[in-house]
Amino acid sequence: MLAQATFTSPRCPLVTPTHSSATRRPSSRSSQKVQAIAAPRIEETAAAELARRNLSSASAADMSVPSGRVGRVERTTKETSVEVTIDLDGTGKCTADTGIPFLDHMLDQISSHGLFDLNIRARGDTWIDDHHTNEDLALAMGTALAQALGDRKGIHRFGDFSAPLDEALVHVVLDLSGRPFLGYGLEIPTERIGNFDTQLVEHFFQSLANTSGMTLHMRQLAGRNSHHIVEAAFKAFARALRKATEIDPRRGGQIASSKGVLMQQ
Ligand SMILES: [Mn+2]
Repeated sequence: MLAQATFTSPRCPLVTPTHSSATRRPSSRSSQKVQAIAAPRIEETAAAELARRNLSSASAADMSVPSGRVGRVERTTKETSVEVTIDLDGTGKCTADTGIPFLDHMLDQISSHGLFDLNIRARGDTWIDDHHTNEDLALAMGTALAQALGDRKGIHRFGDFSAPLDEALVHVVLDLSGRPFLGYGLEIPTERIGNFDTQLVEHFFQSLANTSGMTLHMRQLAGRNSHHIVEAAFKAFARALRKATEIDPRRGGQIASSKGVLMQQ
């Protein structure tokens, strides 16, 4: 019997996949069901926003009734089946089960350092390789992020962060502009981290940028160890995204654009 690769952390436990679900090939045609849970509370005053956050932290254990800035996407093709829920105003709770342990570890970084609550399950044709699962998960995450942001009123819009991890240092700058772009400047020295193909890092962020409507620049300022470089990149991305998505109380619910619109058109 094959030993199953597992990854666990206290914050982000891996649910052991069953073989039946892991090898399931959905028979339906490609479809993407996007469910907006609720529009962002854009007219809220800063005080009301604070009160709401305190309320949601108090009831963080009960996620059965989503509210606030939450996006949920179910995406099914002949290659993958993905479910993503993201709460922008979470506490860093993560349940990620993608069938790709290293990716689960990186999703935990996004959740933990961005203080987003993530609930992710993906099953794909990993008997070929991890490409489709990684890509389709990122596409769904981007769509869920866009849903949670709604019309993007009141947010900071821009975010940047430089994260070190030992010898590695990665700088991320992003703009929730509605315009997808990735400027990718990581130079990962090995083809693989464990079983994970390091080419998938760029493809993850490109796919996420495409569906979320994000301008994203990533620059590696230092680093020799592949795991350190990639983990620093995800941490910097998480922190930058946290800043960009947070409500700017001085903005008064307005859109942070002289054009008045931050949407993909
Ligand atoms: Mn692809």
